[in-house]
Amino acid sequence: LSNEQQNDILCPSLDKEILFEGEKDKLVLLIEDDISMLTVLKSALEEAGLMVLVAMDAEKGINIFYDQKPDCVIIDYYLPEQDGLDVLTTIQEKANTFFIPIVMISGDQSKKTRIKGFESGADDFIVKPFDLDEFVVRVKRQLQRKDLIDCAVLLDELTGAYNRKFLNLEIEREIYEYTRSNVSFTIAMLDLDHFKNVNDTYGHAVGDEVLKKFVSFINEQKRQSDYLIRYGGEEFVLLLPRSKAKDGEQVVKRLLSGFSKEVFNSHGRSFSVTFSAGVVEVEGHDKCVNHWMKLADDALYEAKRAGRNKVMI
Ligand code: GH3
Ligand code: MG
Ligand code: MG
Ligand code: MG
Ligand code: MG
Repeated sequence: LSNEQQNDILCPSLDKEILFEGEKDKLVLLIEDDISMLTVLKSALEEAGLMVLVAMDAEKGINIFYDQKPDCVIIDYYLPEQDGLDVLTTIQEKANTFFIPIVMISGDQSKKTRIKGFESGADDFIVKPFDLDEFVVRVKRQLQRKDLIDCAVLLDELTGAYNRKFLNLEIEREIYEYTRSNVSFTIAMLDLDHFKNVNDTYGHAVGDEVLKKFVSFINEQKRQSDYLIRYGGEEFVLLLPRSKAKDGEQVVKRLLSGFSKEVFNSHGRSFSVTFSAGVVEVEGHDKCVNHWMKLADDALYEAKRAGRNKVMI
């Protein structure tokens, strides 16, 4: 199956442009201390179309894990200093927010070892020596499971944008990232203007279409690393990693102007829709998510008061 065909099966109700991770390249993190094994597995996975990051010890593996947010982690059971089970535990403790499947590999044939692996949270356990084709299929199977779970748990049904659960998890991760590297990020709260009028004039179904169009428009225009979340009815959050308030304002200005030029048609009439936005830069780790959301909301309120179709910091 091509990636596209897989997507059709995994997320059948969603438009192409708002598909989940499936469309992006899959990233696999491989933690293995045996260099020849590492090389063989890496090239087998790459031949299967996956992107592979490698680490030869636990510490490096964990660092790459936080930096790159892989879609699947393959961990050798025995590693120098800190072994694979510890890596597994660390990953699960510090990042159990997102579902990231973990495949353990080991030369240890004993049942006890396998059971320990599964009990520690491994999603699969493959005993060496193993068949490379089967190894690749088992890793791919885990990636499919991840897509299914992410689709079901983290996406808004109507628009295909991320949902609020995703927002909370991702903001937590961004704040954690801030504590590690001091890189700020920006939250933009977006709210469609006079949306009640759209429903009242053209009907709820047309309103729904406007919401979908809004999401596909923003998703097309934003950076790939930005996230669009449906926060509530006609309220959205745009999460801009690695950006300052001024960058956020620039981005949103461009979106405002682009979206206001989109033309909608219903019952032989055409109309356009605008939105307003409030932007806040997250520059500390001592405040909770709600604190930053409140500031973004206050700025949004100012934009509404100032006449709508505007962004305020
Ligand atoms: P403002 O510019 O102040 O934001 O005005 P507004 O009319 O957009 O704000 P208000 O909060 O008064 O109304 C929001 C409307 O959004 C009312 C609600 O019915 C509509 N809405 C919320 N969720 C959905 C949805 O899923 N589909 C449709 N069609 N409408 C929705
Ligand atoms: Mg080893
Ligand atoms: Mg309102
Ligand atoms: Mg509104
Ligand atoms: Mg609103």
